[in-house]
Amino acid sequence: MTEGGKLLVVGPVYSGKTTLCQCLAGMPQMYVKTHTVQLVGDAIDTPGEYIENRILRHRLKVTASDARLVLFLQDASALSFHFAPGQASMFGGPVAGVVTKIDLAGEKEVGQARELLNLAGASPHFAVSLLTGEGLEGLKAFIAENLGFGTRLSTTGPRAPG
Ligand SMILES: Nc1nc2c(ncn2[C@@H]2O[C@H](COP(=O)(O)OP(=O)(O)OP(=O)(O)O)[C@@H](O)[C@H]2O)c(=O)[nH]1
Ligand SMILES: [Mg+2]
Repeated sequence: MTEGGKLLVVGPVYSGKTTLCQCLAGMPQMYVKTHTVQLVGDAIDTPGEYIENRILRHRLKVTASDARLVLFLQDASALSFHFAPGQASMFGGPVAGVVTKIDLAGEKEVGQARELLNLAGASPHFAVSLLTGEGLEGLKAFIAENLGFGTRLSTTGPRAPG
């Protein structure tokens, strides 16, 4: 197996999964709705519907057989939460949490998102803005430690196309 596919990115629709994968791969940020499981750089990107819809959730488990680390993403500015308590246990390996869009939320919302990720069994947590780059350094280091990639991640915000 190649390096690609060892990081599985899971989270609700619009939580920032594809954007994170693009950042990790050093690709320009471009909004593209994810309709099916796909490799983006070294990561496996999944559609938000897979965690939001109970009937589709089992597809995450199948996809996870290629993964060594799972990330649960939660948008700090979102009003809804889709991970069940203990959700992380559906994966055999480590699951970490990432609170995204901290540029759009206050400390209270970020804290709540962290608590909910904790309840889902995702640990440790990172709080990031994929817009400004805040918090990405720690997440990048964690991924690099666990999987040996992610070091190309820009910590200064989105890269210009080209
Ligand atoms: N302000 C802000 N916007 C963000 C951040 N992360 C992602 N976005 C924006 O949120 C929107 C959705 O991001 P995606 O990465 O496409 O979301 P996704 O989780 O892949 O969504 P699905 O493919 O529908 O499951 C895009 O317009 C991103 O630019 C962030 O940290 N801050
Ligand atoms: Mg997507």
